[in-house]
Amino acid sequence: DEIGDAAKKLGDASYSFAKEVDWNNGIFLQAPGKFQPLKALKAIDKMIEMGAAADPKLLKEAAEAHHKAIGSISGPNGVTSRADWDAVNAALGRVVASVPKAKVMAVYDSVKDITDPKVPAYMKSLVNGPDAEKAYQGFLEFKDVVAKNQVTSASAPAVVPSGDKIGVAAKALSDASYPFIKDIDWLSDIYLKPLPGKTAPATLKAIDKMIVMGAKMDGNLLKAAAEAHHKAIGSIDAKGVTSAADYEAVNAALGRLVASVPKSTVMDVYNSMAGIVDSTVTNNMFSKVNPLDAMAAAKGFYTFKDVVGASQ
Ligand code: DGD
Ligand code: CLA
Ligand code: CLA
Ligand code: PID
Ligand code: PID
Ligand code: PID
Ligand code: PID
Ligand code: PID
Repeated sequence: DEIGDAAKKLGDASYSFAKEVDWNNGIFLQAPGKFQPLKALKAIDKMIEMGAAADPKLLKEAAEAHHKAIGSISGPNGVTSRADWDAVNAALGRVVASVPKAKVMAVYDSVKDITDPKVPAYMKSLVNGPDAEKAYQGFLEFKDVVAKNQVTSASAPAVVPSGDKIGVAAKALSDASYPFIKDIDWLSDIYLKPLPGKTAPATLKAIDKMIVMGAKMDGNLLKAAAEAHHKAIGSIDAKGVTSAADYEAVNAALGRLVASVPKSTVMDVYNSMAGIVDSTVTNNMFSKVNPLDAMAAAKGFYTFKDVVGASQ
């Protein structure tokens, strides 16, 4: 397709730049400017809306392209192969073309809003400047091809199941865990801190398992889960906590999503994450909430998971 061909040209223009970026740099975990959690949540909400509007099949293919690209990483900077670089760009270009332009620009504008204007120039200072300019020129030509192939209206909203066992179980889970949810400091910057002692390549391996799980999920249920999050963001209070009803809808949507993939795929995520998150992290989280609330939530979760497991 046209976007695939354009991605090869983009690769010619941008792969030198890609090789110069130190993808293992911990700086990419930091907020791109002043830490402003509520504004950042707004930007993430725009991404969720864009994801929910995208063609689920193209999203799946983009996740698969990333998984493949992780497999061809080489060298100290963590760069993927030229072929996989092109394939990721093509896949993302197709995702962008599957949503209306305004949804894409809403992401750009909201991310711009939380990005210090000095950030792009600093990024450029870490690589060979002319290669960055060449890459950006390539991006400008690529985006015209994407725009030419872009839809003008969003895909249909998800079909949301109702009256299922997971929905019923989600009510019990949410009743049991909402007090715990209210104890959590959702606006803390602690969630942007590096995991103690873990390198980027080790963390990326665990993230790869989530990408694999995402690629296997039912596309309609993924879209429904994204829509539920978007709605939940709309009902947060000043501390970032969503309403009880929206929290329940998120749990139901995520339970159904988990049930749409094999158990071993879920356990691969759990085991890989357990391998990089040590007990100092979980103990620290536990120390910040009411222990009884956390225990009640955990009990609710372990009951819920049996219902999910039974429909898996
Ligand atoms: C950049 C953008 C990259 C900066 C990276 C910051 C993004 C951080 C994302 C953090 C998200 C947090 C949530 C993540 C989740 C965490 C959960 C815990 O360098 C601009 C200005 C605005 C920059 C900020 C906006 C970036 C938006 C990027 C899209 C968002 C993607 C979402 C990412 C999130 C994660 C994804 C999963 O646009 O951008 C560089 C540009 O900066 C440079 O400015 C441009 C002008 O816009 C353009 O008009 C033009 O002037 C151009 O062109 C210069 O500069 C000139 C000529 O006109 C061209 O013809 C050509 O010759 C060129 O020069 C060659 O040099
Ligand atoms: Mg990403 C984008 C890393 C998995 C879907 N992703 C980005 C970039 C960053 C990144 C490079 C955001 C920061 C930025 O804009 O820098 N993703 C990244 C990693 C992983 C990952 C490390 C780990 C596996 N992504 C992943 C998965 C999905 C996505 C699984 C779902 C399928 N990702 C996704 C989307 C988008 C990203 C939809 C974006 O739109 C965003 C992005 O790239 O926006 C431009 C700048 C970007 C780069 C350095 C990448 C190359 C960009 C072009 C081709 C050349 C460079 C031009 C110029 C020098 C700088 C860009 C200017 C900008 C205004 C266009
Ligand atoms: Mg999430 C999970 C935040 C958008 C899909 N997501 C998580 C949690 C974290 C979170 C609370 C990961 C950390 C963790 O496990 O803590 N998501 C979060 C935010 C946003 C967002 C802030 C922003 C809008 N997500 C989002 C979107 C999607 C997803 C758009 C795609 C539709 N998210 C998604 C999935 C999963 C998450 C599929 C998970 O599996 C993971 C998770 O919750 O795993 C348990 C612990 C979790 C909580 C504090 C909240 C849940 C409470 C449960 C139900 C009861 C508590 C049990 C116990 C006390 C603690 C957990 C023990 C553990 C062993 C299970
Ligand atoms: C400017 C000035 C003009 C010239 C110009 C110009 C530049 C405009 C630009 C630009 C626009 C632009 C847009 C970009 C948009 C990037 C969007 C990224 C979206 C990320 C998402 C993340 C996610 C997911 C995902 C799916 C999940 C939801 C999420 C489901 C169902 C200024 C050059 C024209 C770069 C969507 C993918 C996993 C949230 O106009 O003179 O330069 O860049 O998890 O969905 O689960
Ligand atoms: C524009 C203007 C509107 C019209 C429009 C428009 C277009 C927007 C577009 C577009 C946005 C867009 C985004 C794209 C982003 C591509 C990002 C590619 C990232 C590739 C990576 C590869 C890799 C790896 C990997 C992880 C490793 C690092 C690497 C570590 C730690 C402008 C059409 C709406 C194409 C990250 C995955 C293995 C490098 O808005 O008017 O057209 O395209 O090895 O991580 O090692
Ligand atoms: C300038 C002027 C214009 C011309 C121009 C220009 C240059 C702009 C530039 C540039 C922008 C730019 C951006 C770059 C962005 C790279 C983003 C990389 C993201 C990598 C990640 C990696 C990671 C991980 C991971 C998980 C870990 C955390 C991490 C935990 C818990 C100035 C040329 C346009 C290079 C996210 C995945 C392992 C961080 O605009 O006239 O030149 O470059 O380790 O999670 O640890
Ligand atoms: C233990 C001991 C036994 C008792 C037991 C026990 C506990 C097991 C447990 C547990 C397992 C478990 C699993 C959990 C899994 C969470 C998985 C989360 C996945 C997140 C994803 C994120 C993403 C996306 C997304 C889609 C994108 C890709 C991504 C596309 C196409 C130990 C109790 C049985 C909690 C997939 C969603 C946006 C990456 O066994 O005696 O306690 O918890 O962006 O994909 O866009
Ligand atoms: C298990 C054992 C196997 C069988 C199995 C199994 C089950 C795994 C499961 C499962 C995993 C799972 C995960 C669930 C996670 C739910 C997470 C809910 C999160 C809700 C949030 C709500 C909110 C917001 C929001 C953003 C705000 C904060 C809030 C800010 C900054 C165990 C079946 C495979 C259900 C985050 C979105 C508005 C709070 O593996 O043998 O069954 O379920 O307001 O952010 O303000």
